[in-house]
Amino acid sequence: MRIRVPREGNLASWLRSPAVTARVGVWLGVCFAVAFLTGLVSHLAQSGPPAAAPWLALPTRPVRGYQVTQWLHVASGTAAVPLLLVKLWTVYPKLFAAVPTAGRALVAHGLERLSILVLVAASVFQVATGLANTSRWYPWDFSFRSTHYAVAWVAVGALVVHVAVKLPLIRAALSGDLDSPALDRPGTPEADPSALSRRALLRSTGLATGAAVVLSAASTVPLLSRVAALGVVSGEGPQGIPVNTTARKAEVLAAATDPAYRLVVRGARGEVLLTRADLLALPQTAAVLPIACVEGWSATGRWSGVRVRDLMALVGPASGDVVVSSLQEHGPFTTTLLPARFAEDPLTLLALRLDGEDLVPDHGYPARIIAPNRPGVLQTKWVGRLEAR
Ligand SMILES: Nc1nc2c(c(=O)[nH]1)N[C@H]1C(S)=C(S)[C@@H](COP(=O)(O)O)O[C@H]1N2
Ligand SMILES: [Mo]
Repeated sequence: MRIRVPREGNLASWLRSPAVTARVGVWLGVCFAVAFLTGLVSHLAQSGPPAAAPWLALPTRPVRGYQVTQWLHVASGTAAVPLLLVKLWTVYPKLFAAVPTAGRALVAHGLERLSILVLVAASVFQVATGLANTSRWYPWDFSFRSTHYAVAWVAVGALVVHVAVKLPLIRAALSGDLDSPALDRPGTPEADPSALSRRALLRSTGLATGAAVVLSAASTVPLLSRVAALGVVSGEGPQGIPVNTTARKAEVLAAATDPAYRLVVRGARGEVLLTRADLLALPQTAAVLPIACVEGWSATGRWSGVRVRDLMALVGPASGDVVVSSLQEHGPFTTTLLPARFAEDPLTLLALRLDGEDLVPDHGYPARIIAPNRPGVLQTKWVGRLEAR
């Protein structure tokens, strides 16, 4: 059997024009920029600022800031799927383009192909791992977060090179008419009035992009959550908030419901042990705050409990970083650092109740952290210990 390799010219189509590619490319570029910047915000929120740039520490306001940037991150990443598919469809015949036989032309061609390969591979990787993450599906062994973060820099670097190389073509394509054949590749047939027009292709791409966003990222927007067909986590869960890890799965149910539970609070002046009844007897504060999960969902509750700064004041100065430890013994989220500005914030609570009821074990009973403008993974459940650092 002979395998016939297609030739670039044989795949030419009226729709595969730089006039189309550049326009889809602009939308895709916007999505990538939004995803990159909001991804940086998420990275900073989770890792803290680099030592050389402490001014990059994220503030505690607006309280819904992280919720919004996380929503934008998932929305722009999801929107990139149809855009990326259409854009690749308009250019894939170039895979079969004739290769220069020798000399400088061959080197230039090779380098250009290589940069495109890196860009496409990194983009597909980012979109695929991001989508899998929002589906809570981790079919790999590497750390999602550090890999997704590292490859983002590769993708953005390759994108900058790509745009720089193509800038003259992009400019010409965007300033020209969509239906102009001026920039089309050799062999492109004329427009067929009975077939899909370029305008219609762009319009359907736009619709598909909008639909992808509404059907997935909408799970985060209260009124839209009913149509969030692609969103994996529904708005449902005990007390109206989805559960990320149940108490049973975290192997913490027995410890969390043990009547011998005592919260340990430790500071410069020593240590106090508090039962849940002791905690409920301290001044209570209420705060309406969202849980905004890095996996792309969020839900708001009315939490009430004791301010972390009031607890720290029992054992020393109410200022400074606080290390929060969970009763949970194994897993990646068992301890977190509350940087001073969060620990001191009047809205940062050791929450005991949610929407007027005691927390259920799956939401962190007997007590959990809830703080403004923070990723869900840092809102530690089943808190056993607060320690000034
Ligand atoms: N101890 C502990 N705290 C935790 C987690 C966990 O697995 N263990 N998951 C975190 C994540 S990823 C999120 S999004 C929120 C979810 O809180 P919820 O299950 O009450 O909605 O809790 C956070 N706190
Ligand atoms: Mo999460």
